[in-house]
Amino acid sequence: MLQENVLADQAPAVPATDRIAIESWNDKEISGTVRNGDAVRLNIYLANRRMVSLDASVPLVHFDNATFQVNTEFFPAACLRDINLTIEHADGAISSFNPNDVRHVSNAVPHSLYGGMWIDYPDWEERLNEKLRDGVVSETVAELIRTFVADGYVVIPQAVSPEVVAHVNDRMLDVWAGQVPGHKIEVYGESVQVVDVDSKYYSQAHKLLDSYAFIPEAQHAASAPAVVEFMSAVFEDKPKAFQQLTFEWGSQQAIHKDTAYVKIDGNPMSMMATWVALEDITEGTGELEYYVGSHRSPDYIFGSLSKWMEAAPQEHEDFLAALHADAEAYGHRRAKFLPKAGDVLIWHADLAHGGSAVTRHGVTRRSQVTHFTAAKNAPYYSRWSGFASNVRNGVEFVSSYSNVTPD
Ligand SMILES: O=C(O)CCC(=O)C(=O)O
Repeated sequence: MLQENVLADQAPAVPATDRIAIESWNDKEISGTVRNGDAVRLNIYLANRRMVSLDASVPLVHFDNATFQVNTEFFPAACLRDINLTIEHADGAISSFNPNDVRHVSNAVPHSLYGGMWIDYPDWEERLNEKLRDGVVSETVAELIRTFVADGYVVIPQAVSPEVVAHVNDRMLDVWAGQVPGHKIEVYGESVQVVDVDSKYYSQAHKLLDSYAFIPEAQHAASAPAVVEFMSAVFEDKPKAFQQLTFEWGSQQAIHKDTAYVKIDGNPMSMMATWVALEDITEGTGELEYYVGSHRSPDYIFGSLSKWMEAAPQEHEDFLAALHADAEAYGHRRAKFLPKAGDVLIWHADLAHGGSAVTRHGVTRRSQVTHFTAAKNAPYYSRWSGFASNVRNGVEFVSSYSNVTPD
C-alpha cells in the first residue's frame, strides 16, 4: 500500500551492503537484489516520512523477497537526496540505504536535486571512457567534456568562421535599420519591455531577441560544427536552440545561474548556452565573467520548492548573494572571457556567470548568446507557443516570438 504523510515509525538502521546489492539509484528508479532472498518488507522514507511500505507488489514497486524495483519518477524532485530505503530481513535485521551509501552505483543520483545530464552523475568518467571505447565520442570531444565537467564551461577557439561572423554583423545592421520586420528587442526602463526593434534603443542597454528566427546567418553562427558535436555528446541527443540574445554592449548583468529564469520542461538542468564573440572583445567593455566550477555548488531552492525563481521572486537578492557566498565557500575563482571574433564559450546550465562592469563606455562588445536543450526536451514556453521550427546543421531552432525562417 502507498501511505502518504505517515510519520516514520522506525528509526533507520545502519547500511548493510553485505546483504543487499543496490543496482540502480537515480531519479527514475531504485533497484537491487537481496543476497539471501530473505527480505520480508521494504520501506521508503522521504525526509523521514514513510511513503511506501510493502510486503507484496504495489503500483510503482516490484518486491519479491529477493529483488526490488521502486519507480521514483513521481517522487518530489527536491526529496530525491532525502530518500531512505530500508529492507527488513526474515531474521529481524534491517538494511538501510540513502543516496550517499550508493555512490559506487553506476547510475547514482546527479549533483543537483533537480536532475542533470550524464556528465552530472558521479560516474561520468566511466561513462565517458565507455563512449570513447565505443567510438561514440572523439578524444577531442572527450577532452572538452573533461574541462566542462571540471570548470562548468569550455571554450572552442575559432569555432565560427570569419565569414559567418561577418554575415551576422552585416545582418544586424539591417535589423537596426528596421529592415527585419517582426524582430523584437528587450529594453529596460521602469520595467523590462519587449518591443519592436527601433534604432532609438541602439545606444542603451538591450538584448535583441531570437535573431535566428529572422536571420539564417544567426542560425549558422549558433550551429558551428565543433559546437554541435560537443553539445550532441553532452545531451546524448541533437541540440535544440530555443532562445537567442544578441548584444551590442556589455550587459552588466549580475552574476546569476540561468536555471533560475530559463525554463525547460522536464529536466531543468538539461541546458547549455553558447556565447559567440562577434568581434575581438577587449577589457572594460563588460566582458562575460563567471565563477569557475560554480556549476557544482548546491542548488538554490526558491521557496524551499523550486529551482525556478518564479516560485519565490522575493528571494532574488538572496539568490544572487548566495552565488557569491558559495564561490567564497568552495573557492571558485572569478574569471573573464576575452575572446577573439569567432571563439565560442559554452556554459553549463548551473554555471554562475554575468556581465562585468563596463569601464570603457561607448566601446562595443558584440556577442550572441544562444540557449539550448536536448531535442527530446522542450522549453517551457512550448506549452502555449506553437511557431514553426527550422533544422539547420543538426540543430532545431524554435522561438517564442516567430516562426523560424528556413532561408
Ligand atoms: O553576455 C552577457 O553579458 C551575459 C549574458 C547572460 O548572462 C545570459 O544570457 O544569461
